[in-house]
Amino acid sequence: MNWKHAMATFVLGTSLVTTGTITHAEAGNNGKQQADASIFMKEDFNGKNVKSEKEVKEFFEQNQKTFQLKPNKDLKLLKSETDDLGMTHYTYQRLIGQVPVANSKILVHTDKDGNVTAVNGELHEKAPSKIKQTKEINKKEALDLAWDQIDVSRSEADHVQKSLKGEDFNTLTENSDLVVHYEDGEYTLAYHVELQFSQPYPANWQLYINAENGEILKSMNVVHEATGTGTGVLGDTKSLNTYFYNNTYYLFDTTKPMNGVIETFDNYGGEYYSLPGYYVTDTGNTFYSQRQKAAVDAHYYAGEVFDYYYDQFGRVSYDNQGGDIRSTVHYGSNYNNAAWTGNQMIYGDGDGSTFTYLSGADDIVAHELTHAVTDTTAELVYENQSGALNESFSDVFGFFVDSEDWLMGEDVYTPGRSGDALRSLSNPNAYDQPDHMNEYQNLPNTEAGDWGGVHINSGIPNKAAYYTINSLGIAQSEQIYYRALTVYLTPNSSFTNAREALEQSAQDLYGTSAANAVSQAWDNVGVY
Ligand code: L5W
Ligand code: ZN
Ligand code: CA
Repeated sequence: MNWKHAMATFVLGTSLVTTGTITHAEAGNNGKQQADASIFMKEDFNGKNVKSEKEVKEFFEQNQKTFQLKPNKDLKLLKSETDDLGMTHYTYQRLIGQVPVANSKILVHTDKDGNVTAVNGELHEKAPSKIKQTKEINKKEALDLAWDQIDVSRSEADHVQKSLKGEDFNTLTENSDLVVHYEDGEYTLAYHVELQFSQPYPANWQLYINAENGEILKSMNVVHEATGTGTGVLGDTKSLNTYFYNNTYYLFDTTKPMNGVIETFDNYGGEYYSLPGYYVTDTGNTFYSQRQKAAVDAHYYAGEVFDYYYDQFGRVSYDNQGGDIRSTVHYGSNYNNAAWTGNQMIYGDGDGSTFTYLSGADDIVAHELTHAVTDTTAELVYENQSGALNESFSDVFGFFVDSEDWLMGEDVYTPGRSGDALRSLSNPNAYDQPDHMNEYQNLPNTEAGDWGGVHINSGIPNKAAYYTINSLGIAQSEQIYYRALTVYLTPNSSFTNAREALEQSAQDLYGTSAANAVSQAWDNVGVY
């Protein structure tokens, strides 16, 4: 027989074709020859017409010298299909001692008259006729060994999720099958174990475990990190960190230096009880549809805000513990709002006139994630002055992330009108907010009173931030604000306490002149 060795076929995804010989492909193993890889054979085969499975077997017997197969023992028919051209394709599983050889199929193709036109697949013509090892462990033990091998417990992965049709389904799949594992010329009796789940991360673990001694022969998660692209709310194209799992891409970012992930969901207009909704996916890794725009920006800007906190302050996610950053878009109906719920972000679509999709503005995303930072640091109580500080710190870090302007939410506010915004650090008065203590509004501590005017009186600390940043610049101001929030402020801090916390932070980091600049900024707004 005339053996030819050539480029890796399964790496390149193409098959080699020869006439009259069997051509062996070389596996992608750095040029090392693999004796029993994939073949593709085309020739005028000896033998009679092949019109049934029985006749395929006879064909193999007649061509015993070429294929070195005993069809009754070495092959099991998986399927036979006739296509639109009238060609029939017989698919066989290669067996050794009645056990399937993993990833090894043999295909026989005939034309409409039953002439064999090609034979391809994994022949394993040099394989032993049976495997000498004995099976010492059972399926269940193999599964247990597999769970031990990966860094997830079975109970963590055993997760029920709702399907798009609203049915509950468990995302965990476990399989354990006895196979012959082939690698580097060695045939080993093994279990092929598959562990597939979507929580705590998308995984499709493929393991081969020696059935005699439990040795892990191979273990790999074949789900992949990927880089996709998407269109944002404003029609811009951006690169996205995604994950490939089960033939589709997820807005699921595992690339950040954190334990957790950044993941983005669509709630299909649902409310709190249906959070987080469904993972946003795309089979082509191109998130270009109208429905995907809000998710593209929520995902992208969550990554940008993560990077901001990490790069500027070494903070690892909102909790500094690498916690998952989860966002849900298309929340509610015409919802003109966004929020940190206490464990994730939600974004409304807006009603189309006051707001368009709220995740389309990076200052809003930074505002919401900063609420999460505040909740895990100063824990400023969301009412009266501490609540207005909570709002103000969210607006101020919204500015640090999007420092091109002093405006808040301008990218998605009143989509039909340009130049306006929800609030402004430089000019709170233009947005019905006080910018001095002599305009402080004593409002009721009720929802209707905006919990003592947390979104109104925030104009006063916002204006103080504006004066501070103008005087000290962004680089120093952001360090001062971060230090005040994470080191000095407490749940019931007042405006005066914020002034003191910021003065102290400025003193710690940059000395007296910086502290004086902070004092001046708060003098300007009447907070002493
Ligand atoms: C933008 C609209 C209102 C900012 N939250 C806010 O406290 C807003 C959420 C999203 O001020
Ligand atoms: Zn807020
Ligand atoms: Ca802005």
